[in-house]
Amino acid sequence: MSRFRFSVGPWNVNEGVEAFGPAVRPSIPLEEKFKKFAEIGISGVQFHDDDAVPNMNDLSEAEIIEEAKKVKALLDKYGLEAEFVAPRLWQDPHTTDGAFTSNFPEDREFAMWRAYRSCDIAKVLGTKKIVLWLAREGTLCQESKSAVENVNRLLDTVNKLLAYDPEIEVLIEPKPNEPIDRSFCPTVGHVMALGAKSIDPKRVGCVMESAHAILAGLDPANEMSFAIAMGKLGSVHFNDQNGVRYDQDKSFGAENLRSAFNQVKVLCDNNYGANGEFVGLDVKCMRTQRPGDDYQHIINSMRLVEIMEEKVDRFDNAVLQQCIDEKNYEKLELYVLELLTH
Ligand code: XUL
Ligand code: MN
Repeated sequence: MSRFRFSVGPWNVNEGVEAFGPAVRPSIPLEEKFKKFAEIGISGVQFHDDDAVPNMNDLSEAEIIEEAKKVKALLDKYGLEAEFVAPRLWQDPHTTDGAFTSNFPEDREFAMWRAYRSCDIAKVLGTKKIVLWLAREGTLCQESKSAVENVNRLLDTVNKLLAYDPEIEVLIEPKPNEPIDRSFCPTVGHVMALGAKSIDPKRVGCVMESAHAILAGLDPANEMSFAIAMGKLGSVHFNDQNGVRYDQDKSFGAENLRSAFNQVKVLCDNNYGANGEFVGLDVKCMRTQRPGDDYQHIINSMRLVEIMEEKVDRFDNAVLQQCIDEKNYEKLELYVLELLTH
């Protein structure tokens, strides 16, 4: 039994579409996903704005709220909690050049409209957390935008959201690249700096995703540690990644068990979850998986967190202290490797 509460998004159970091939599994209705999430031990659901309210561009602001109420009723039916709402700002034709940092004012206006609607939807779903995954906030052609001007636009966006709803918390999920070539806000450290300059720093934090940290050449446990030291780890997206390549969103621990151990250790050591934070699993199902068996990657990830919690509980601080006293980190290395392999 894990000490953590787990969350996933509806997109984590998908049809198997990727850049080189179409859907291979039928889509599953939202209610069916909720039912299955509850059955396998998930307690939180993460939403993109249009996961909760499909076709929202065609709806009035009042209609969006009415649609969100139906989703809230479904969450309640299965005893689930909404963790956050994130505007999906990478699929619409308005966002080809970025959203908040597009060179085109009408696109930036569209992005703000969606971000404000995310706040409205979040209120109905009963969460204060707005996540900004800054998917296209960067460049494909570096000279096409001023990075200085656009970092300021990101700051302006955060400030507008903080002012729009005095209750919400803005959590930025950094990623160094993909779909853009270069991001204006690639790492946890960049998010911390933006938050510190905002009009209400205590309401700005981050979501650390394991794969995104690895893509930036950084260590996920240390990225989380930095955010924790600043009091700003609002959520995590646990998954795994085989080195610096396309964003794989593999099951947690599937590539690097020691990294998985250290990520769980940081959370345990720092009492993560005490303020209601979830362990989010942003994991993608392999395309080979048959319809009906497409929750296995989520089950695997939860199991890996649990296994690593057991290892953390067995980690002997007396051995650690002894190794420090002897200044013998080679001995500590073996202790950790034996702990992970027994
Ligand atoms: C993309 C990614 C997103 C965000 C939510 O790499 O991680 O799924 O987590 O928009
Ligand atoms: Mn993510």
